[in-house]
Amino acid sequence: MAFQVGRQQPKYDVQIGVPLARLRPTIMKRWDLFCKVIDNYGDAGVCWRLARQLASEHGLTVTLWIDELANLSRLAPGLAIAREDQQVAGVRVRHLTEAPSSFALPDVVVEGFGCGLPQRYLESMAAAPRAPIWINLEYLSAEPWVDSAHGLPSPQPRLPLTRYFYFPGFTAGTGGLLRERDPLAERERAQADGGARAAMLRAFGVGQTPPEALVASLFCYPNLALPTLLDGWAEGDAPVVCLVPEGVATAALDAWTGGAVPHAGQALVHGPLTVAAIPFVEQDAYDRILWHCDLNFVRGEDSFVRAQWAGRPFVWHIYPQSDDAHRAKLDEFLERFRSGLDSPDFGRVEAFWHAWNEGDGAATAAAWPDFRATFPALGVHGRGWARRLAALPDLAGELVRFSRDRL
Ligand code: TRH
Repeated sequence: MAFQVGRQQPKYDVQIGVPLARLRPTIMKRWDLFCKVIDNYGDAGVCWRLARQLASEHGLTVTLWIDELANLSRLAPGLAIAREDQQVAGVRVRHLTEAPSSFALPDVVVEGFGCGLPQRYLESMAAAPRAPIWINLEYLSAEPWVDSAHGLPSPQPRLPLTRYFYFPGFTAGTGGLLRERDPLAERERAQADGGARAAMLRAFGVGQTPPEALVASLFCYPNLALPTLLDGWAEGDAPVVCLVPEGVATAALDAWTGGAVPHAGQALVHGPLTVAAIPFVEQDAYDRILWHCDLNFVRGEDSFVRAQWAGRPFVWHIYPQSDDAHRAKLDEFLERFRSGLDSPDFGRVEAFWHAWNEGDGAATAAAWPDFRATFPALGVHGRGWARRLAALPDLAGELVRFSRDRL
């Protein structure tokens, strides 16, 4: 329905004579998601995963407006970065500019991370006989205040519109976590397939790997602790295979390899350590890498959540904030994650995470052996943690319910 000024909305569906109010839940089908890429891949990653799930699992007609198509194309193969308007994986992807050409107002607008909506779009929402439900998807946080802020309305000062704050989170009082239908079953099946990991390593050009080797995936921000950790692994006695997506930790690898940073498909061997550069793969393929590794270094938001669904030991490199607010956020998560883990083991996990997030090479290398020793317990804990989170409502499902309750 293209947007027109002053058209009266019928109170009854003339065909079947049922009050429209009763019909509305079924017509909340058209959703627009807005995403502006700050940096890295998380903004696009979260919005792309949500858009696909709303379309595939909830049968909604979803348009993702995004300003950086090139960024999204790394996560969504098949996306043509030169095309302004296209359909990919069941989602309509439109290039977001400040003056979008023609558009039809949807039933629900999801603004990713307070990215802001084009002025003309906002004005048409305000002028619409029935304004779309407007939801601001916030960044994920484990901080306790999130529960009380989740769902709060924010009436707009200059427009007759209300925007709702929607906070993802780790409790029933928040908006939940992005989780597709039954991810744990699919993961269990994949992890039970003895040959899957060897096939993955072969595909990445990693030669024969001893069965006891520790296979780690490394998705981190620039981190001064990395060269020291790699040294520790190279001088150790246990075989380690470190998979590094292309473009990640390049400066540290450059320093460590003396300028011979491996390209995708190439592996460098230093004693018991193999550093293998792997391609940046599409989102679902990245999930499978996490499933088949013994340890996952992750960062930001989306990979952080995916590592928890993978149920394997992981290390979170939180997005550093200038005011160091990230430290408290990291500790708030650790405080939740620790439940069920015995204190000595938790202490070892916390020490390694803190050292890694401080970029403190010596502390990271020193904390590694103790951290490594927790993996049997941490593996069991991780799977229990994933089951506990999976018992909570998922973000996409909650978002649909949330929007319906605000009709
Ligand atoms: O890329 P990130 O560091 O993004 C961050 C976070 O969003 C953070 O909240 C935000 O403040 C900051 O950007 C600006 O990390 P994140 O959130 O894990 O997003 C990475 C995405 O990339 C995720 O969707 C997984 C995806 N990915 C792939 O699809 N293929 C890959 O090969 C890899 C390594 C990642």
